[in-house]
Amino acid sequence: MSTIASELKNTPKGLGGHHPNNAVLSKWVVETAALTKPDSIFWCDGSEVEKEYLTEQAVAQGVLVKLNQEKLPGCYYHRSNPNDVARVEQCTFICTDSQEDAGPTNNWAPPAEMYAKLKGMLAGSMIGRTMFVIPYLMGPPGSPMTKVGVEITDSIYVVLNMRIMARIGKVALEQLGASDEFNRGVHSMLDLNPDRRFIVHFPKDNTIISVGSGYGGNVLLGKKCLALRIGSYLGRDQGWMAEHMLLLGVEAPTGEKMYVAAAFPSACGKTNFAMLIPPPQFAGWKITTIGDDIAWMKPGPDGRLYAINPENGYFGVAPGTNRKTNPNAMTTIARDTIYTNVALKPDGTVWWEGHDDPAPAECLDWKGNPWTPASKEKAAHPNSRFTAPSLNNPALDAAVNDPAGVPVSAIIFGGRRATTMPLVVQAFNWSHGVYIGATMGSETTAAAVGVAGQVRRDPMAMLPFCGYNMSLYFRHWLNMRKLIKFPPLIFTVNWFRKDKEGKFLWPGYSDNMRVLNWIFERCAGHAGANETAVGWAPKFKDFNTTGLAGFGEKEFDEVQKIDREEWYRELLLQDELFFKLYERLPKEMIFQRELLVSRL
Ligand code: GTP
Ligand code: SPV
Ligand code: MN
Repeated sequence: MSTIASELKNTPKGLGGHHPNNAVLSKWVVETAALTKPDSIFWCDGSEVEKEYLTEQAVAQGVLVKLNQEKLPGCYYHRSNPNDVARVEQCTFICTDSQEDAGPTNNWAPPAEMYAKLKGMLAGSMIGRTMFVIPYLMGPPGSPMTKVGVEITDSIYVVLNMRIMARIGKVALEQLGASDEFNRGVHSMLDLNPDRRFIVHFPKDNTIISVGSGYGGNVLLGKKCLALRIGSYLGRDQGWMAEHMLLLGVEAPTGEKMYVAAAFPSACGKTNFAMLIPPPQFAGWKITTIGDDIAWMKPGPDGRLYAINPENGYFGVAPGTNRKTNPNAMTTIARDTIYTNVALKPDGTVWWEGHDDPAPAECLDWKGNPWTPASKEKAAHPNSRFTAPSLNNPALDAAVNDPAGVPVSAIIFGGRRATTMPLVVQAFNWSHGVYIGATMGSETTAAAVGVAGQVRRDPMAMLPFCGYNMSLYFRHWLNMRKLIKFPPLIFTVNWFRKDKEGKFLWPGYSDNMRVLNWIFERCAGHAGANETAVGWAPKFKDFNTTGLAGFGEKEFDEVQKIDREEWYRELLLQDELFFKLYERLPKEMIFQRELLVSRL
């Protein structure tokens, strides 16, 4: 499928020319156009008419395929270049003045050098093409936590995805007014040559430049680039936190309600957990979604930690999503959704590994090649995705647009670990919780280019997303405790522990409600726990297993097991990260490590 956008045809009157009343913004757009030399400039207003027109243009250009509108109303299909299907961590840079500010876990280059290189690549890069200007909001309109960004892009696919993932157009320009405080994002596809692919952040200038890719996290600049990398950098100086966390509401049959934030690495279960439907044994319990990927959190006037979801849509993993694992997601993506790199069936619907429907007798795979169940390769790319509006989610929380955000009672860290890590434990206190988050390990997944399935340290699920020195990020976490009078309790979970045969020890998905139930009761001060070397663990009698066939005390002990030999190995793996970060590592992290060793 062509990824080259040609000039737009027959633009209706009134579209594309929504100039802002903001001199700084206008000047920056003119300068960027002088560099990239597009044929035309299209200002996005975010309207429905605009969406219809741009969708039509994208179909005419072959960027989108219209899906079966009876079965999937408002849905479209996209294939990205096969060399461009995931985030590229090795091409992602944090360009602070000194390398130490970016820290040992980020790629760094001197800002002046990087600007010069990128400007060289951007020179004339939009000749013959349309340059779209997308003003957008990260966060609910009118919230003091909300940030304005403007993304310039030559990809119509980016425009149509951004209008699902963020609040774009008029609403953003209104919030911006005449202010010069907005994130400047420039994206150009170039020729999609992986050697000329760079995702670069200039935190001091609140600027992002992304070239050579058309894939989600590399090009939807409000998401990982602004909301996490630039966001974390701003949050450190401004006393708030930008985290790779889902946000959910949990309401008990009594009407008591809490909000929970959870950090799991990419493709480790955030979207699924955020949309969880409790199993039948939990009649009267309700889970609602605030967000599925990113949380911005700030202490509120009542001394609690308040969170918003800066996004307005879901960019979710397709494989494994079905009516059984995630019915709310299936409803969400039944309309108004862009599918990327899944398989295309002859009837104009879509399929992926782990779909409810059986594998189609024939279809086109994510590369556009004929595929049958006998094919050796996967029909959908393991990192194939859907882009769907939050509004479609039947479990959307009523407070999702609340400018004040929601108060967070619990923070959960979780990795994908076949061994060692128990299903759930609670940290002894905030700084122990920070240590648990900081030393998190997880198996790599298809969400980033590279070998999948290897355990690496992924502190707070932020390894690829922290916009400054990771040691100082730990320090910021520790410091936040002083700003929060009533801090959330901190927990760690692992849905992915396996037995010797490689079978999951825990059913996961909707049954994760059982873990959430214990966490809720701990926050409410009801549930009991045992002290272990690694934290407070549920007693079997405090853990609701009713209706969980084949899961008794023996299975519970197995999934909760703390094996000393495994933990000694774990400590060595943690040391690797600590050695790398040693220079500026907060002393508390070393002390917590020593305490753990002595408890073990
Ligand atoms: P990003 O969008 O990349 O940040 O991912 P995410 O953290 O939102 O992950 P998501 O919920 O999309 O899940 C990723 C994969 O893990 C999917 O294939 C899911 O089916 C699978 N998964 C999610 N929850 C569970 C669980 O509880 N148990 C098991 N075994 N698999 C799960
Ligand atoms: C992730 O990789 O954590 C994602 C997908 O949520 S992306 O938008 O590509 O970052
Ligand atoms: Mn993510």
